[in-house]
Amino acid sequence: MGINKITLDRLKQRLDDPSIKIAIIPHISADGDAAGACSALWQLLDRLGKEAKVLTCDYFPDYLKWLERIPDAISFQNRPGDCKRWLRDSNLLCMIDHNTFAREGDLEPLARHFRGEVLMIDHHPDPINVDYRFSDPRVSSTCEILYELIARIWGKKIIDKNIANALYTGIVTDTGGFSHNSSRPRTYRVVAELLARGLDKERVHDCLYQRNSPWRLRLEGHCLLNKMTIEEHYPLAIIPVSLQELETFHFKDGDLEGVVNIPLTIDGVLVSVQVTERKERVKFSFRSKGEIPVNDWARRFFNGGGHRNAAGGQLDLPLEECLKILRESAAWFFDQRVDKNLPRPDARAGLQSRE
Ligand SMILES: [Mn+2]
Repeated sequence: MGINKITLDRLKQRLDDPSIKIAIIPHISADGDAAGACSALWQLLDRLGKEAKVLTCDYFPDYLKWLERIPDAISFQNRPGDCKRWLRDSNLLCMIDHNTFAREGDLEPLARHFRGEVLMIDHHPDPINVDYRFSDPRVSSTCEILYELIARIWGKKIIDKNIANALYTGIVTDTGGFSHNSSRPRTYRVVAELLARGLDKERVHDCLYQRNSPWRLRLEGHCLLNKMTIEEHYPLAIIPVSLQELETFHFKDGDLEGVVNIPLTIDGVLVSVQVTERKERVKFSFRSKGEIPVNDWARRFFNGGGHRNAAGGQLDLPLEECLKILRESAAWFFDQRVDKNLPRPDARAGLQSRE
Protein backbone atom coordinates (compact mmCIF):
# COMPACT_ATOMS: atom_id res chain seq x y z
CA MET A 1 0.00 0.00 0.00
CA GLY A 2 1.22 3.49 -0.73
CA ILE A 3 1.88 5.01 2.69
CA ASN A 4 3.44 8.41 2.22
CA LYS A 5 6.69 8.39 4.18
CA ILE A 6 6.71 12.14 4.78
CA THR A 7 3.14 12.14 6.13
CA LEU A 8 3.98 9.12 8.27
CA ASP A 9 7.02 10.83 9.79
CA ARG A 10 5.00 13.96 10.51
CA LEU A 11 2.29 11.91 12.21
CA LYS A 12 4.89 10.02 14.24
CA GLN A 13 6.28 13.29 15.50
CA ARG A 14 2.84 14.69 16.24
CA LEU A 15 1.89 11.64 18.29
CA ASP A 16 5.09 11.97 20.33
CA ASP A 17 3.95 15.37 21.55
CA PRO A 18 2.96 14.92 25.23
CA SER A 19 0.14 17.49 24.90
CA ILE A 20 -1.66 15.42 22.28
CA LYS A 21 -5.34 14.77 22.97
CA ILE A 22 -7.23 12.66 20.49
CA ALA A 23 -10.85 12.28 19.33
CA ILE A 24 -11.58 9.18 17.25
CA ILE A 25 -14.76 9.25 15.13
CA PRO A 26 -16.18 6.32 13.10
CA HIS A 27 -18.80 6.82 10.39
CA ILE A 28 -22.55 6.84 11.11
CA SER A 29 -23.99 3.30 11.53
CA ALA A 30 -20.54 1.90 12.31
CA ASP A 31 -19.76 -1.49 10.79
CA GLY A 32 -17.13 -4.09 11.69
CA ASP A 33 -14.35 -2.19 9.95
CA ALA A 34 -15.11 1.15 11.62
CA ALA A 35 -15.60 -0.43 15.05
CA GLY A 36 -12.56 -2.72 14.68
CA ALA A 37 -10.32 0.19 13.71
CA CYS A 38 -11.66 2.40 16.54
CA SER A 39 -11.11 -0.41 19.02
CA ALA A 40 -7.58 -1.16 17.80
CA LEU A 41 -6.55 2.49 17.70
CA TRP A 42 -7.98 3.27 21.13
CA GLN A 43 -6.28 0.23 22.71
CA LEU A 44 -3.00 1.21 21.11
CA LEU A 45 -3.23 4.82 22.35
CA ASP A 46 -4.08 3.48 25.83
CA ARG A 47 -0.92 1.40 25.75
CA LEU A 48 1.10 4.43 24.73
CA GLY A 49 -0.43 6.45 27.57
CA LYS A 50 -2.14 8.93 25.21
CA GLU A 51 -5.38 10.70 26.04
CA ALA A 52 -8.00 9.51 23.57
CA LYS A 53 -11.70 8.80 23.28
CA VAL A 54 -13.98 7.35 20.65
CA LEU A 55 -17.03 9.54 19.90
CA THR A 56 -20.00 8.28 17.86
CA CYS A 57 -22.85 10.24 16.35
CA ASP A 58 -25.15 7.25 17.02
CA TYR A 59 -24.36 3.88 18.66
CA PHE A 60 -22.18 0.88 17.96
CA PRO A 61 -24.44 -2.11 17.25
CA ASP A 62 -24.64 -4.83 19.91
CA TYR A 63 -22.89 -7.43 17.74
CA LEU A 64 -19.69 -5.36 17.89
CA LYS A 65 -19.79 -4.53 21.62
CA TRP A 66 -17.44 -7.41 22.47
CA LEU A 67 -14.59 -5.46 20.87
CA GLU A 68 -12.22 -4.11 23.52
CA ARG A 69 -13.04 -0.50 24.56
CA ILE A 70 -16.03 -0.16 22.23
CA PRO A 71 -18.58 -0.13 25.11
CA ASP A 72 -16.74 2.93 26.49
CA ALA A 73 -17.35 5.05 23.38
CA ILE A 74 -19.28 8.28 24.00
CA SER A 75 -22.47 8.62 21.98
CA PHE A 76 -23.62 12.08 20.94
CA GLN A 77 -27.19 10.83 21.36
CA ASN A 78 -27.01 10.45 25.13
CA ARG A 79 -23.90 12.51 26.04
CA PRO A 80 -23.80 15.48 23.63
CA GLY A 81 -22.10 17.73 26.22
CA ASP A 82 -19.25 15.27 26.77
CA CYS A 83 -18.76 14.93 23.00
CA LYS A 84 -18.60 18.70 22.56
CA ARG A 85 -16.16 19.15 25.45
CA TRP A 86 -13.84 16.39 24.24
CA LEU A 87 -13.82 17.78 20.71
CA ARG A 88 -13.19 21.30 21.98
CA ASP A 89 -10.24 20.15 24.12
CA SER A 90 -8.69 17.76 21.56
CA ASN A 91 -6.00 18.70 19.09
CA LEU A 92 -6.14 15.65 16.80
CA LEU A 93 -9.30 14.28 15.22
CA CYS A 94 -9.13 10.81 13.64
CA MET A 95 -11.67 10.12 10.88
CA ILE A 96 -12.00 6.36 10.76
CA ASP A 97 -13.33 4.42 7.75
CA HIS A 98 -14.84 7.47 6.06
CA ASN A 99 -13.44 10.38 4.10
CA THR A 100 -15.93 13.22 4.40
CA PHE A 101 -17.48 14.92 7.44
CA ALA A 102 -20.88 14.27 5.87
CA ARG A 103 -20.61 10.66 7.15
CA GLU A 104 -20.51 11.80 10.79
CA GLY A 105 -24.23 12.38 11.35
CA ASP A 106 -24.93 14.79 14.22
CA LEU A 107 -21.19 15.19 14.87
CA GLU A 108 -20.66 16.70 11.41
CA PRO A 109 -20.98 20.39 12.36
CA LEU A 110 -18.68 19.94 15.36
CA ALA A 111 -16.08 18.06 13.31
CA ARG A 112 -16.22 20.65 10.53
CA HIS A 113 -15.32 23.38 13.01
CA PHE A 114 -12.64 21.33 14.71
CA ARG A 115 -9.67 23.56 15.45
CA GLY A 116 -6.89 20.97 15.65
CA GLU A 117 -5.40 18.72 12.99
CA VAL A 118 -7.21 15.89 11.24
CA LEU A 119 -5.95 12.36 10.57
CA MET A 120 -7.84 10.20 8.07
CA ILE A 121 -7.49 6.41 7.92
CA ASP A 122 -9.79 5.12 5.20
CA HIS A 123 -10.20 3.20 1.96
CA HIS A 124 -13.11 4.89 0.14
CA PRO A 125 -12.69 6.74 -3.14
CA ASP A 126 -12.47 10.55 -3.41
CA PRO A 127 -11.19 11.57 0.05
CA ILE A 128 -11.16 15.20 1.18
CA ASN A 129 -7.87 16.83 2.03
CA VAL A 130 -6.74 16.65 5.66
CA ASP A 131 -3.50 17.12 7.59
CA TYR A 132 -2.56 13.44 7.67
CA ARG A 133 -4.26 11.31 5.04
CA PHE A 134 -3.83 7.55 4.77
CA SER A 135 -6.35 6.48 2.20
CA ASP A 136 -6.22 3.77 -0.44
CA PRO A 137 -9.33 2.24 -2.04
CA ARG A 138 -7.34 -0.79 -3.22
CA VAL A 139 -6.88 -1.97 0.35
CA SER A 140 -9.41 -4.41 1.85
CA SER A 141 -10.28 -2.33 4.86
CA THR A 142 -9.41 0.57 7.11
CA CYS A 143 -8.16 -2.03 9.59
CA GLU A 144 -5.59 -3.29 7.09
CA ILE A 145 -4.31 0.28 6.57
CA LEU A 146 -4.23 0.83 10.33
CA TYR A 147 -2.17 -2.34 10.70
CA GLU A 148 0.39 -0.95 8.24
CA LEU A 149 0.52 2.37 10.10
CA ILE A 150 1.01 0.68 13.48
CA ALA A 151 3.68 -1.64 12.09
CA ARG A 152 5.55 1.26 10.47
CA ILE A 153 5.32 3.64 13.43
CA TRP A 154 5.68 1.39 16.49
CA GLY A 155 6.60 -2.01 15.05
CA LYS A 156 4.26 -5.01 14.93
CA LYS A 157 5.36 -6.24 18.37
CA ILE A 158 3.09 -3.64 19.96
CA ILE A 159 0.07 -5.54 18.59
CA ASP A 160 -1.37 -7.86 21.22
CA LYS A 161 -4.21 -10.35 21.02
CA ASN A 162 -7.04 -7.85 21.54
CA ILE A 163 -5.65 -5.39 19.02
CA ALA A 164 -5.17 -8.25 16.55
CA ASN A 165 -8.78 -9.40 17.12
CA ALA A 166 -10.05 -5.88 16.42
CA LEU A 167 -7.97 -5.43 13.25
CA TYR A 168 -9.01 -8.84 11.93
CA THR A 169 -12.68 -7.97 12.56
CA GLY A 170 -12.41 -5.12 10.06
CA ILE A 171 -10.62 -7.21 7.45
CA VAL A 172 -12.98 -10.18 7.63
CA THR A 173 -16.22 -8.14 7.71
CA ASP A 174 -15.28 -5.61 5.02
CA THR A 175 -14.35 -8.39 2.59
CA GLY A 176 -17.46 -10.45 3.32
CA GLY A 177 -15.28 -13.22 4.71
CA PHE A 178 -12.59 -12.74 2.04
CA SER A 179 -15.05 -12.87 -0.85
CA HIS A 180 -14.62 -9.36 -2.26
CA ASN A 181 -11.98 -6.61 -2.19
CA SER A 182 -9.47 -9.17 -1.01
CA SER A 183 -7.33 -10.27 -3.95
CA ARG A 184 -4.11 -8.56 -2.89
CA PRO A 185 -1.58 -11.01 -1.43
CA ARG A 186 -0.68 -8.40 1.17
CA THR A 187 -4.07 -8.77 2.91
CA TYR A 188 -3.27 -12.41 3.69
CA ARG A 189 0.23 -11.55 4.88
CA VAL A 190 -1.32 -9.07 7.30
CA VAL A 191 -3.73 -11.75 8.54
CA ALA A 192 -0.82 -14.18 8.95
CA GLU A 193 0.99 -11.52 10.96
CA LEU A 194 -2.09 -10.95 13.13
CA LEU A 195 -2.25 -14.71 13.81
CA ALA A 196 1.39 -14.57 14.86
CA ARG A 197 0.53 -11.71 17.22
CA GLY A 198 -2.13 -13.82 18.97
CA LEU A 199 -5.29 -13.27 16.91
CA ASP A 200 -8.02 -15.58 18.21
CA LYS A 201 -9.77 -16.23 14.91
CA GLU A 202 -12.25 -18.72 16.37
CA ARG A 203 -13.37 -16.21 18.99
CA VAL A 204 -13.79 -13.43 16.43
CA HIS A 205 -15.86 -15.66 14.13
CA ASP A 206 -17.92 -16.85 17.07
CA CYS A 207 -18.59 -13.28 18.23
CA LEU A 208 -19.41 -12.01 14.73
CA TYR A 209 -21.35 -14.84 13.19
CA GLN A 210 -22.60 -17.23 15.83
CA ARG A 211 -24.46 -15.01 18.24
CA ASN A 212 -27.64 -14.48 16.25
CA SER A 213 -30.96 -14.10 17.98
CA PRO A 214 -33.86 -16.24 16.72
CA TRP A 215 -35.57 -13.00 15.63
CA ARG A 216 -32.68 -12.03 13.40
CA LEU A 217 -32.95 -15.35 11.56
CA ARG A 218 -36.73 -15.02 11.29
CA LEU A 219 -36.37 -11.52 9.82
CA GLU A 220 -33.80 -12.78 7.33
CA GLY A 221 -36.12 -15.62 6.34
CA HIS A 222 -39.01 -13.19 5.94
CA CYS A 223 -36.92 -10.91 3.72
CA LEU A 224 -35.95 -13.74 1.39
CA LEU A 225 -39.29 -15.55 1.35
CA ASN A 226 -41.78 -12.69 1.31
CA LYS A 227 -39.98 -9.52 0.34
CA MET A 228 -37.27 -10.15 -2.25
CA THR A 229 -38.21 -9.44 -5.85
CA ILE A 230 -36.14 -9.91 -8.98
CA GLU A 231 -36.64 -7.33 -11.69
CA GLU A 232 -37.79 -8.52 -15.07
CA HIS A 233 -35.53 -6.40 -17.24
CA TYR A 234 -32.43 -6.05 -15.12
CA PRO A 235 -30.25 -8.49 -13.17
CA LEU A 236 -31.42 -6.76 -10.01
CA ALA A 237 -32.87 -8.04 -6.73
CA ILE A 238 -34.67 -5.67 -4.35
CA ILE A 239 -35.54 -6.27 -0.70
CA PRO A 240 -37.82 -3.60 0.80
CA VAL A 241 -38.42 -3.68 4.55
CA SER A 242 -40.94 -1.45 6.31
CA LEU A 243 -40.74 -0.04 9.83
CA GLN A 244 -43.80 -2.10 10.70
CA GLU A 245 -42.00 -5.30 9.70
CA LEU A 246 -38.93 -4.35 11.71
CA GLU A 247 -41.15 -3.97 14.75
CA THR A 248 -42.88 -7.30 14.11
CA PHE A 249 -39.48 -9.01 14.11
CA HIS A 250 -38.18 -7.15 17.21
CA PHE A 251 -35.45 -5.54 15.10
CA LYS A 252 -32.16 -4.54 16.70
CA ASP A 253 -29.32 -2.69 14.93
CA GLY A 254 -27.20 -5.17 13.02
CA ASP A 255 -30.04 -7.66 12.48
CA LEU A 256 -30.10 -6.96 8.73
CA GLU A 257 -26.31 -7.01 8.43
CA GLY A 258 -25.33 -9.09 5.41
CA VAL A 259 -28.87 -9.81 4.20
CA VAL A 260 -28.35 -7.61 1.12
CA ASN A 261 -25.49 -9.88 0.01
CA ILE A 262 -27.63 -13.01 -0.16
CA PRO A 263 -29.46 -12.27 -3.46
CA LEU A 264 -26.06 -12.01 -5.19
CA THR A 265 -25.74 -15.75 -4.68
CA ILE A 266 -28.60 -16.23 -7.18
CA ASP A 267 -27.34 -17.18 -10.61
CA GLY A 268 -27.92 -14.17 -12.87
CA VAL A 269 -28.40 -11.53 -10.16
CA LEU A 270 -25.62 -8.95 -10.40
CA VAL A 271 -26.99 -6.16 -8.21
CA SER A 272 -28.85 -6.35 -4.91
CA VAL A 273 -30.48 -3.43 -3.12
CA GLN A 274 -31.99 -3.41 0.32
CA VAL A 275 -34.38 -0.58 1.12
CA THR A 276 -35.08 -0.21 4.81
CA GLU A 277 -37.59 2.18 6.32
CA ARG A 278 -36.22 3.58 9.58
CA LYS A 279 -37.75 6.12 11.95
CA GLU A 280 -35.66 9.00 10.60
CA ARG A 281 -35.45 8.16 6.89
CA VAL A 282 -35.29 5.38 4.33
CA LYS A 283 -31.88 3.74 4.01
CA PHE A 284 -30.50 2.08 0.90
CA SER A 285 -27.83 -0.57 0.80
CA PHE A 286 -26.35 -1.50 -2.60
CA ARG A 287 -24.21 -4.51 -3.53
CA SER A 288 -22.91 -5.60 -6.91
CA LYS A 289 -20.63 -8.08 -8.58
CA GLY A 290 -17.57 -7.35 -10.72
CA GLU A 291 -17.29 -4.05 -12.53
CA ILE A 292 -20.76 -2.70 -11.76
CA PRO A 293 -20.34 0.65 -9.95
CA VAL A 294 -23.29 0.84 -7.54
CA ASN A 295 -21.61 3.77 -5.77
CA ASP A 296 -22.48 5.87 -8.87
CA TRP A 297 -26.15 4.94 -8.52
CA ALA A 298 -26.12 5.68 -4.78
CA ARG A 299 -24.41 9.03 -5.32
CA ARG A 300 -26.62 10.24 -8.15
CA PHE A 301 -30.07 9.38 -6.77
CA PHE A 302 -29.78 8.52 -3.08
CA ASN A 303 -27.49 11.08 -1.39
CA GLY A 304 -24.93 8.38 -0.84
CA GLY A 305 -21.82 6.73 -2.17
CA GLY A 306 -19.22 4.19 -1.12
CA HIS A 307 -17.28 1.46 -2.86
CA ARG A 308 -17.84 0.18 -6.38
CA ASN A 309 -19.41 -3.06 -5.09
CA ALA A 310 -20.84 -1.86 -1.78
CA ALA A 311 -22.52 1.49 -1.29
CA GLY A 312 -25.22 3.15 0.76
CA GLY A 313 -27.65 6.02 0.54
CA GLN A 314 -30.74 7.59 2.09
CA LEU A 315 -33.88 9.49 1.19
CA ASP A 316 -36.30 11.41 3.35
CA LEU A 317 -39.42 10.14 1.53
CA PRO A 318 -42.08 7.48 2.10
CA LEU A 319 -40.97 3.90 1.42
CA GLU A 320 -43.25 3.46 -1.60
CA GLU A 321 -41.88 6.65 -3.16
CA CYS A 322 -38.34 5.42 -2.54
CA LEU A 323 -39.04 2.14 -4.29
CA LYS A 324 -40.50 4.00 -7.24
CA ILE A 325 -37.38 6.15 -7.56
CA LEU A 326 -35.23 3.04 -7.26
CA ARG A 327 -37.06 1.22 -10.06
CA GLU A 328 -37.13 4.28 -12.30
CA SER A 329 -33.47 5.09 -11.80
CA ALA A 330 -32.57 1.43 -12.45
CA ALA A 331 -33.18 2.17 -16.13
CA TRP A 332 -30.64 5.03 -16.04
CA PHE A 333 -28.16 2.95 -14.11
CA PHE A 334 -28.27 -0.21 -16.17
CA ASP A 335 -28.67 1.52 -19.53
CA GLN A 336 -26.18 4.36 -19.00
CA ARG A 337 -23.70 3.26 -16.39
CA VAL A 338 -23.39 -0.49 -16.72
CA ASP A 339 -21.18 -1.87 -19.43
CA LYS A 340 -23.37 -2.99 -22.31
CA ASN A 341 -21.21 -6.05 -22.78
CA LEU A 342 -21.95 -7.39 -19.35
CA PRO A 343 -23.79 -10.66 -19.36
CA ARG A 344 -27.42 -9.91 -18.66
CA PRO A 345 -28.95 -13.32 -18.28
CA ASP A 346 -32.66 -13.58 -17.72
CA ALA A 347 -32.66 -14.07 -13.98
CA ARG A 348 -36.25 -15.19 -14.07
CA ALA A 349 -35.44 -18.21 -16.21
CA GLY A 350 -33.94 -20.12 -13.32
CA LEU A 351 -36.87 -19.25 -11.08
CA GLN A 352 -39.62 -19.95 -13.54
CA SER A 353 -38.36 -23.41 -14.36
CA ARG A 354 -39.22 -24.36 -10.77
CA GLU A 355 -42.54 -22.60 -10.48
MN1 LIG B 1 -14.29 -0.07 5.56
